[in-house]
Amino acid sequence: SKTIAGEKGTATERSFVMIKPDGVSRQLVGKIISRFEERGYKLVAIKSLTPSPALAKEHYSDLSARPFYGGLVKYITSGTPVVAMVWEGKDVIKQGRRIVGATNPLDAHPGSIRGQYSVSVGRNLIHASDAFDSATKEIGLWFAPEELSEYEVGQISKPVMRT
Ligand code: IDP
Ligand code: MG
Repeated sequence: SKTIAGEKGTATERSFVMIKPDGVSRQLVGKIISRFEERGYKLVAIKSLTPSPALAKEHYSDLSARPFYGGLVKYITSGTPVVAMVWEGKDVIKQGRRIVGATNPLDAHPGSIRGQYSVSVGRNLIHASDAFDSATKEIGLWFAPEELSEYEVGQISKPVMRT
């Protein structure tokens, strides 16, 4: 049934994608968004913000026992904003992970975002949900339901001619 993350494996599936502070700082926002747009995915929510420590900690709560957790939270909350987004479309969770590339840029395919633009695991530019359950959790954590838009792409396709 349809949840906040859509229906798994269908055209309404949704993923939470976040350009991290290094992506914003390096002015790669447009290029990163283009990867998802040009692939055919639909942008259903977007905002720029500096997350609170509580939000960052909850987002990465699965990693709380890892040695890099504190540094990761500090970096995400540094004050340089992140760009939080929800993208929608068929298999967007799995395809989004492929577009983003492996966690360590050394292992990331050169055609992926991390493989093209990053060299360091601690500054790998972008986050994307890794499964349906994490997409559900993350979309709900970062966005209120009314911040998600429902619309059809390509519906306002012709320019309006004046005079
Ligand atoms: P993911 O972002 O590819 O899903 P996760 O394992 O969920 O990777 O880790 C979340 C983030 O934590 C990574 O994107 C990376 O920025 C950071 N991270 C992961 N492993 C390390 C590490 O070994 N050292 C430093 N940072 C790490
Ligand atoms: Mg992850």
